[in-house]
Amino acid sequence: MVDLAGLRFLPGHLLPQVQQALLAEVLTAVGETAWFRPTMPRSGRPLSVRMANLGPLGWVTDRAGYRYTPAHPETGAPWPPIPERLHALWREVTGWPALPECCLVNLYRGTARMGLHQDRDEIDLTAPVLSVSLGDDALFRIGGLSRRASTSSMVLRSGDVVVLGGPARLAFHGIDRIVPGSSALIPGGGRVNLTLRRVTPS
Ligand code: MD3
Ligand code: FE
Repeated sequence: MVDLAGLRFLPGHLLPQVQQALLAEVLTAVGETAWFRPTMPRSGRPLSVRMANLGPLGWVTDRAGYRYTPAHPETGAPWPPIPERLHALWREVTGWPALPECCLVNLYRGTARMGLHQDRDEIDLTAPVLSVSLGDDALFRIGGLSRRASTSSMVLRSGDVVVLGGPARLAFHGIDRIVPGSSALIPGGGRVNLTLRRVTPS
């Protein structure tokens, strides 16, 4: 059985008007320069998801491996700041005493997906992770603490917020696929997921 203790699912937490404003702020902050092309450690095989980061630390992956860096791996520029609206959302829904250090922006278009994985590159694994879905619906899969544990699926829709704390923080999870055309929010279509994380001890 999937132990979902520590998973808080807040469907439709963000009103359409707020989703619109948040997306505009995030895309403006990311601009043309904060995007990077993630690739698998060692093989260098590209992931199907496009990524950018906001905040003092950004999560990156390339041939050298997974890591947090204060600067863009190709340009060396610092990541743009996390919009205040996201800090407010973090305070509101997590109640955590320190602000997030990383907002990973994942862009899914067409057949982009994310394989089953754990989020465990952070030094502080006690802080919760907050996820915001914008745009097209996504088929989200979550399992247990072992890759072999059984999984369950749920649909993440635009405006849904998920807080992963407690045991769920280390659960295997992934995105099987998006449903292209299910939302008109993202210019050019697709899905944007924002993942807010604390990286260093609070
Ligand atoms: C469950 N992103 O960036 S968000 C990731 O929709 C990531 O882009 C997915 O997994 C996405 O690492 C899923 C929901 C989510 C985020 C973090 C989690 C679920 C989680 C951490 C632990 C368990
Ligand atoms: Fe993840």
